[in-house]
Amino acid sequence: MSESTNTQSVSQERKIVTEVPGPKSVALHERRNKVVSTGIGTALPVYIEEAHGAILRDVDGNQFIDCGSGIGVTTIGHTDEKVLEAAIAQAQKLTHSLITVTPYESYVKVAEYLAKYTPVEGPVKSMLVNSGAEAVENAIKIARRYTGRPGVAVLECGYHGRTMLTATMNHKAVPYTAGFGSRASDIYRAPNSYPLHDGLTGEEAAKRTIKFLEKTVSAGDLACVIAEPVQGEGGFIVPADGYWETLGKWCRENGVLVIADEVQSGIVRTGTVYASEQLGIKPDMVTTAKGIAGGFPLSAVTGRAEIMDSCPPGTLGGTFAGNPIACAAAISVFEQIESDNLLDEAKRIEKVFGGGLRELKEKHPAIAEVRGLGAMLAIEITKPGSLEPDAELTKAVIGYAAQNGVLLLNAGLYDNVLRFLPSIKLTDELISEVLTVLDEAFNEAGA
Ligand code: PLZ
Repeated sequence: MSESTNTQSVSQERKIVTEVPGPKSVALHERRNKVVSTGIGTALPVYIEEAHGAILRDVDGNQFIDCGSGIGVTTIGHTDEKVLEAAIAQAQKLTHSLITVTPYESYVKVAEYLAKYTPVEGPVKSMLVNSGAEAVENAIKIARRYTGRPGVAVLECGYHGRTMLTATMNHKAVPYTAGFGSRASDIYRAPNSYPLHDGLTGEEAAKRTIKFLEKTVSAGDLACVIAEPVQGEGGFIVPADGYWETLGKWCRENGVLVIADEVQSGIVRTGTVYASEQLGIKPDMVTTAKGIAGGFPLSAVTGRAEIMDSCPPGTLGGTFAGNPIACAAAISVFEQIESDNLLDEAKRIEKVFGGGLRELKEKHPAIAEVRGLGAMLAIEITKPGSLEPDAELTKAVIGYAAQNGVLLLNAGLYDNVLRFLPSIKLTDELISEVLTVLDEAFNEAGA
């Protein structure tokens, strides 16, 4: 390990030494407000200087337990030693080439790993890009080209990105599309399976989805159904058992491709490499991003070879797509899935963190449900005795936690879901600290 990375200086402990945000963060925020667009929001204005494992350290020396991982990116932990070693070694050899000009091996190796791990049956091929939205855009281009059909079905509560096509696919108009002009065409939003709210079995919910698609679009005009196996921004919604068996069968019978958007749920996050494996989804294509390269920007579209090869040379690409340093980092992540039993770690988090959250639910009537898989867990917060969302309480809990050294994020159509996306390096001791802070936060709010 090169000395210059010095990541071990961030101890795996929570430590608050100033007010939050501290004076240096406040000063940086003033500078930022002069030169950074207001369109770029900030969940917690503490400026991070260093991070390692499950801990963020800000410029004032405060240390936070990171339950956000930069929205599900640093699944393997911040500044993971092996990822850094691989990236540094690659940076010293080749930082950019561009696969469509002069190819390089690491791109091919990432595609080989994707072929091994993505839950798509038969021979599969991939293409690499930079962000989740870019992967989703390309998946849709390819699905339309392969099927010759324009329609794209998304689900209620879904989220797919911030470019105009992907933003149109998001359920929420505010903040994603409202005021930004014409939206993309041929996007249809079908009912999802949301067990806490709809009370339907998976089969019933799937029949409702299918009925909507048949009536509103007609299968013959539909290129794909694209959905997140566990809906992320929508509130970590896990569909009822059997939802995908019924919906997937209908898609196959009607030549409609199933695209699993695993940008948030993929790469170890849910305790399997891809969440589709646990939910009975048999996707024709999969999008991967976030956790794939341990903090470097990389994303992928992987699909049945026949579908991926419906695009002739030159029709897909992008200047920075599949950057060699990001590819080297991704290879290290893939290597560690087996060598370091990463899946077991995600399952440990589900057991310890999930178990602790269920205990909290017994004490605090505002917690309507604990749900999620692996290190992708959430609680939905409602007015006690009802399913009415309580965004205010959710915000208060997040605020209390931040003051006490725990970074939490919200989610959900009504901002009333607390989501936990920690790194799998989060120890049992740190989990128990998070649970204590949460307990205090609910007590403080009298909920
Ligand atoms: N698909 C399932 O979760 C990104 C959004 C962060 P990009 N989710 C975090 C924000 O507020 O901008 C996401 C996702 C799913 C696609 C995307 C888009 O991935 O890498 O942000 O483009």
